[in-house]
Amino acid sequence: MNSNILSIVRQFAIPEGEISAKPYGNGHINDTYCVTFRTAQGEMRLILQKVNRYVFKHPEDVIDNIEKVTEYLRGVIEREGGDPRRETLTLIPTPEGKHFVRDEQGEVWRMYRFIEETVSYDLPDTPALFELSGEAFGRFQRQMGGFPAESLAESIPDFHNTPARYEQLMDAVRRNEAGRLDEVRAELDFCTAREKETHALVDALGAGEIPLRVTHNDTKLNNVLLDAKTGRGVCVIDLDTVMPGLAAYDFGDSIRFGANTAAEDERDLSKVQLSLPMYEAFARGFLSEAGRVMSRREIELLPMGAKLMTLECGMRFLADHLNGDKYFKVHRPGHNLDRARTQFTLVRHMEENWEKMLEIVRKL
Ligand code: ADP
Ligand code: GN1
Ligand code: MG
Repeated sequence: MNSNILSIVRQFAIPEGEISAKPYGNGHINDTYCVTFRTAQGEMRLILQKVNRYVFKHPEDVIDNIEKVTEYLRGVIEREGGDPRRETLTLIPTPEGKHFVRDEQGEVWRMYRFIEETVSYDLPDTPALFELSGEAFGRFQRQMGGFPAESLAESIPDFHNTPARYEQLMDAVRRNEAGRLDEVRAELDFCTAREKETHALVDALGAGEIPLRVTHNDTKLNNVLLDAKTGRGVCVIDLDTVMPGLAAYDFGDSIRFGANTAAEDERDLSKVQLSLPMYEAFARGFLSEAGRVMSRREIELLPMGAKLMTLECGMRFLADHLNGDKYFKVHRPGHNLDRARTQFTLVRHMEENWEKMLEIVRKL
């Protein structure tokens, strides 16, 4: 095992014992390891993560946000009769009581309790399971309802500001840093044709039609742990981007990932479609929890959230491809371009099914 990792692990307040660690999960951002301790009493697992410093310019602020959010959630979960050690993340402290360790390279590391007997899916599953993940993300939003949003740092400025994301893409085009511009003309035309629409949600917010809430902002399927036996949502994880946002962001990002009939990086675009049964199932689960606190206008704008989060994510993948793959982890040449293409294909399918998407939400 990497001796650096061992020395990092030892700096947290953890039991004595034999330690092993291996890379874990399929996140695109942080470096995640599953750490196992073998002691006389048995085995115990923890999650160790190196926070991505390219993505999070102020990692201490991210840790600070997570401390506040998990502490708040622990109180809510206890009041609702749940188990806070399973239903929200628990940061492991150092002996000095800090919740991170900084190594010699200046990298920030954190450790969480491993939430056992759960699964996280990297691919869309059945509508029934997707409905349960909708319930979990909806519950998260409802439970965060009374949290003082102004106490959170903005971990990534303009994270879901779709017009700002469009401008970042245009900036990447102007710089053409990796010299890849000529191969992406068709994708850029696709975005340019939808520039006006990128404003739909921020305009509704600006006009006071919908409220700012504390949202998760990264609600893809593998950011919720489901009970391994029952499939029920146990814990919403990956709290790095919990910030003020719109209900439509959380709804939309889940649909973008989980109602796609193919993987996010599928190269055969004929496999990429919007599954209306998955869309409906998620909407039902999400609204059963978050719907209790949402206004009519917010609910009406959920389909727009699905479309804009998909378009926005496609623009982010495309910009990263043009910038030379600095932000998202890539595992093959052209990986970000493949991801961008699936997103744009999905947007096209949403446009073709737009009336049905509106109708499903109306009906629920
Ligand atoms: P990233 O920001 O890179 O996506 P995540 O925080 O989502 O990183 O973690 C990556 C993966 O590790 C998750 O998708 C999940 O499978 C697993 N994971 C993270 N935290 C825990 C935890 N506390 N217990 C069990 N599994 C976890
Ligand atoms: C990243 O961290 P992860 O893999 O759960 C990204 C999301 C994107 C997603 C696309 C902090 O999510 O915004 O939607 O990849 N997270 C961050 O798969 O940028
Ligand atoms: Mg994640």
